[in-house]
Amino acid sequence: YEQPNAIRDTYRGRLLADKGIIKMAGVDDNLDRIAKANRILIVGCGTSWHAGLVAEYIFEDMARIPVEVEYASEFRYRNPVITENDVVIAISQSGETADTMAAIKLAKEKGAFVFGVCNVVGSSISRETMAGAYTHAGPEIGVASTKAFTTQITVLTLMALKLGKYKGTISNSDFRLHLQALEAIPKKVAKLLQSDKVIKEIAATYKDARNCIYLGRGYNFPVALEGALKLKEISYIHAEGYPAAEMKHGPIALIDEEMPVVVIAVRKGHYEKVVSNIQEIKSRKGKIISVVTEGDVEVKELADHVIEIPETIEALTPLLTTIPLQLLSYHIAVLLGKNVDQPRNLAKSVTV
Ligand code: F1P
Repeated sequence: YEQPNAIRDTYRGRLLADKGIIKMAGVDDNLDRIAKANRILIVGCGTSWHAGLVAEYIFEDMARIPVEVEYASEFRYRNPVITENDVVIAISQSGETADTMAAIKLAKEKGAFVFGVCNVVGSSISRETMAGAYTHAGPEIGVASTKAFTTQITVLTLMALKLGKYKGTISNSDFRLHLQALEAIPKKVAKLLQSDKVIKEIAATYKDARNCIYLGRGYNFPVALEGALKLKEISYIHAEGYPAAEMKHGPIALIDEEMPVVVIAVRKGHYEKVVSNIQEIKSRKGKIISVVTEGDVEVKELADHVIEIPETIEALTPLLTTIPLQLLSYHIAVLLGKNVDQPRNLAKSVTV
């Protein structure tokens, strides 16, 4: 529920949409180095890794810099090829995650320029990185990341737009369009939070599910992963996220009348393909919960339940589609009597 303000606070002061300007000291001071990077390597864990995956789409779309995203928890244990022409972006809510710290150390040893995206001012990761940008979300109250995810995406979007403008890989009109669309997001998130009642009803229907599949395409593939992680973390229901098109390469075998499938099917990029994925699920009697764009007709006819999100440009849809998935996990967890703020076995910052 804090997300409209958290997102607004994160861009306020940095985004002068009426003037077509983005001010980010950490990026401004190193603009040429970041813009000329051979590649950007993003590292993080859990939800922060998912924010990195969204950023991969944004950076490649807007700034045309090749991006790789890796779990910090794996990256730290291998011998990656990194040079001084690489930029490594480390993302962390707490700023204390040991795996991410170790990845930063390794990247610095190899000579890369290491940039941090953190929530917590003065945290270990913000000190260890060479430059950075804070989200203005403040620390998460609970263990599971929620507002951290949307504000990390906000920061990374601003960064990609800035780099795109500097490199000339995004047109001035597209740049302005994105800034204006970003400025409209907090109100849309606030509106979306009003679908809480519908989501609570869906939660009541599926609270006893043993498994759940999440599907998304393009910018919303990482959101599918994040939706599944939220359900696992706070409800202890087994859930997996996949790119929608990957379903036919294996997970489809799991679909029967017992299986809820959450499909993000916003009316953007390859929507028709997602509609045909939904038809495949329906013909196997899976239960379909779909996140759609307001006014959608096609998916509504097929799905068992729909949650509508307001219209926005494609690159910003994750900021909206994430919200109902967080609420769904929250309501299921509450209905099951779980402690949503302190899930079992999870620590706020994983420092070992
Ligand atoms: C990473 C993370 C969180 C998750 C849980 C455990 O933390 O995996 O995404 O919700 O709290 O840690 P961070 O590096 O983003 O603080």
